[in-house]
Amino acid sequence: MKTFSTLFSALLLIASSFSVMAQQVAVSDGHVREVIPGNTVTSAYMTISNTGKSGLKLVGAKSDTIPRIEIHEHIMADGMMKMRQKSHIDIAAGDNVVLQPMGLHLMLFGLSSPVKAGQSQDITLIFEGGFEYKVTLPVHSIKKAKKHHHHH
Ligand SMILES: [Cu+2]
Repeated sequence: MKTFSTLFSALLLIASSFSVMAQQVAVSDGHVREVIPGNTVTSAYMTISNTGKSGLKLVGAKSDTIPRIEIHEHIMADGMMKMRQKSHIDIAAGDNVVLQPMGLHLMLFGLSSPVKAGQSQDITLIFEGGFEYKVTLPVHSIKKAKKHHHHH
């Protein structure tokens, strides 16, 4: 019986820490780039804000319709722009991180049905400790994404 109540309070603790985390995550300006016909790979961009008082660590992402999602960043190596996988992204308390073209992004692999502009794509962000935060992102055309990039 004692073990049982210990387990129960442990579960309560997890549940309450999750609800705290849910309140400290905010996602804005998100979009997924339209998949080029014949391709199965694309990327997702967004601003993730940590409105809480403790640090957050994004450790991955998943989706029911996407077999594999990786955290990537663009780096300059030997004078060339390259992509590199990252294990996580740290977001300090009160800070935000911008996933954007030519910077940090989520790389979506193995899309079976091409996502087109005007559709939306669900992605679940996974934070350290197992907390998950689901976002629904609009799909933008490639043209629009380029324009957007130049504009800034
Ligand atoms: Cu990438």
